[in-house]
Amino acid sequence: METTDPDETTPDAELALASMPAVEEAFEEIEVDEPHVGIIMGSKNDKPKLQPAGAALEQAGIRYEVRVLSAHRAPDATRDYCVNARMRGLRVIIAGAGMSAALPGFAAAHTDLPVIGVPISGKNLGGLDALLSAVQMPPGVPVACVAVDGAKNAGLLAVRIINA
Ligand code: RP5
Repeated sequence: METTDPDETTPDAELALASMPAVEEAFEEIEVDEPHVGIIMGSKNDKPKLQPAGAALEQAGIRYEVRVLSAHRAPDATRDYCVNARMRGLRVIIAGAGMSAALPGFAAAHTDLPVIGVPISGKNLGGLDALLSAVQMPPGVPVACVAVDGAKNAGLLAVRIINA
């Protein structure tokens, strides 16, 4: 059986190899620009309140992604996101939610990455509801909780964690 030395590829062969769909697909799967921080929030309506976290990360040159995920409304998808976060290259999760803000604690229960909780103020109770929900975690499931609507500090804390 005729064999070829793999090191002896002609320029034509190299070109053919480089344009093979399978090779292209393999390269597409390598995420060179993978985000290091995931900003998740319970509702699309929380986006304006979480925006300062993204701004702080952007200023520090840290890549991030934004997802609307809810511990109450989409528990399965939220669980999957948190369970796979480390494998996907994330290093910190910032979780913002209002009202009965289970999201930060729910995230911390499903990943060993640092989770920063951002309680979001709503129409009632001025965010005290979300603050208590995010901050009153049972021992063993840590959440670093910033102030109500404190997304800027959440972003800055994520920068410090990544640069520590
Ligand atoms: C929470 O409930 C969300 O984080 C949001 O702050 C609050 C209200 O959600 P929407 O009714 O505005 O979608 O889960």
